[in-house]
This record gives sequence, structure tokens and C-alpha cells, in this order.
Amino acid sequence: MVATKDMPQKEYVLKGNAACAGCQDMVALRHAHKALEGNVIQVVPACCTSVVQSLWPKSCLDIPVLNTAFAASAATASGARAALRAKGITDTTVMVWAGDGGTFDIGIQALSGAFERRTDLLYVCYNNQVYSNTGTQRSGATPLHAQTTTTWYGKKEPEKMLDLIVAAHEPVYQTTANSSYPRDLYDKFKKAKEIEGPKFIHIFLPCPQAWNYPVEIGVEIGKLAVETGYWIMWERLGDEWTLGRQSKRFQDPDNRKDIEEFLKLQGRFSHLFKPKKDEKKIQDLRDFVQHRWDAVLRTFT
Ligand SMILES: Cc1ncc(C[n+]2csc(CCOP(=O)(O)OP(=O)(O)O)c2C)c(N)n1
Repeated sequence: MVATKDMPQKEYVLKGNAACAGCQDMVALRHAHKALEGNVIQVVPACCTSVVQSLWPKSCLDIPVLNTAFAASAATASGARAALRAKGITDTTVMVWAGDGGTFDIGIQALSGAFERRTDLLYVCYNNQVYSNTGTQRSGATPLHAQTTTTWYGKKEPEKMLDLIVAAHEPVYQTTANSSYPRDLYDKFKKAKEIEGPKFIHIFLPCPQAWNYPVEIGVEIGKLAVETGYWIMWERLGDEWTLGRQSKRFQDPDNRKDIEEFLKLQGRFSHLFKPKKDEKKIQDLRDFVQHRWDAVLRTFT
């Protein structure tokens, strides 16, 4: 894994932008761009990132960016790839950087089409589990029982297992990542940059606004997602699937921290603990963790 001192010093995500304090999207974006080293066209649909990178005079990405309609990211990226090919440029990465709303729900058909056409495209879904930019409405990635502005009493449905849908398209490279492990994230973007064809990176990242926690514990929450087994770090290159070293010991449920440790730090789950503890709902989430492990292992191993 890359040593921090060996990461490029150059910044492509510039200071003084409009991101919220403690925004983990900026942590992920910053390290992704250090790995891509500026030779990239980034396509952004409506989302927090589009607001942060485009608002003059605080526009902040030091690379070419195409802002596009919510449903159209992967189609726009396909067009950018075709234009580069027509100009004889082959070494530039075309990357979509879309939220979970723009991927799990609204952009999924364009993503599916572009991957089916085997487009040389890096699609990144940064998953803060909610439509953050417009006031934190529930998305298909919002977890069971999480409170949002459209699920006042907690979401009634579990989150969609998008990775399994994407896997059915057999991208050449597919991986999960987490903003709390930026060196691992950097390495994955470095790897993706060298691979031709459809690629998918799914980044888990906490949002202090929507999840309602103090900004300084964002990294801790991201790590707890892995240590409780809630978020699984894995990687698939061609047919070869590997469990990430961060998640290896948590395959065994006995090694996992209890899901409560992850939940109780977040205001969106506070109704599970106050006025009195809701053991049934906490158990639902504990069961979901195992359900996801079973589904992922069944699919890939
Ligand atoms: C077709 C369309 N519907 C709704 C909107 C309003 N809108 C802009 S950003 C956004 C939320 C995006 O959520 P997500 O993709 O999860 O990214 P995040 O805001 O969390 O970064 C919405 C609903 C829009 N711009 N276009």
C-alpha cells in the first residue's frame, strides 16, 4: 500500500470550496485525483459534488469537468470517451463521480447501458446513503430504520445491494472502498487508471449533515462501519475476487464489534436508543449485516 509520504503533493481539489465542514466526499475525491494525476475528464450529475465543484467563485476542481443531468452520467461519459477516441486520445481516464441517489436510483439505467456496451469508463458511486444535497431525503441506499427528512420514523426497507446488480454486468474491475481508508482508496484508483473497459468503485462515506454526528468523528464512523462488518471491503479483477485486508477478520461474526457501536454515534439512529432501546430494530440491522455477508460471499466465492 502506498505510503502517505509517497502520494503526490499536487492537489486537484482546491481549498476554499463550498463543501461542508467534515465532508468525507472531499477526502475521497482528493485522494482519487492524486491517483489519477490530472489526466482525467470527470462527469458529475446533480449531487453535493456538483455544487462544491461548480459554484463560481468557489469552483474547485483543477481538471476538466462535465456537469450533466441526473439520469445521464454514464451516457455523457460514453460520449466523452467517443470524442476522445475520435481525437486519437487513449490515455485519459473518463470518470463519473455520482452520489447514491444518482446511481442506485436515478442513473442506474445509463450505468447499465454503458457497462453493457463495455465502455472504457470508471464509474464511481460515492455513497453517503441519502440525497444529501437537497436536504437529506431517503435513497435506495439508505439503510433500514435510518431517519431522513422523508422517513421521519425510520426507513422501512433495507438498502439495495447495488454491488450485486453491478457485478451482473461483469465489469473488468469492481471494488468497494471507504473514505476512512484513503491510502487503500488511492491504490484502487491507481489500479483502475491502468485498466481498460468498464470499472466500478463504490465508496462508503459518512455525511455529518445527514447522519447527524459531530464533524470530527467522521473517520471513526467510517472505520466502525468496517469493524462491525456493516461495510465489506472487497475487490474483483476479472474473475478473481478478494476480501480486503481491512475486512478479513470480520468475516467471522465473533470478531465483529457490535452494530450498536456504529449506530449509537449517529443522530439518524437515535430513535433506536431513546426514549428506550428498541432491541428488535437493532437486531434487524445486525441481521442485515450477516445477510449482506452471505449475499456477497454467495455471489463471488
Ligand atoms: C431530475 C432531477 N431531479 C431532482 C433534482 C434535484 N437534486 C439535485 S441534487 C439531488 C440529490 C442528489 O443525491 P445523491 O445523488 O445521493 O448525491 P448527494 O447529494 O448525496 O451528494 C437532487 C434530488 C435534479 N437536479 N434533477
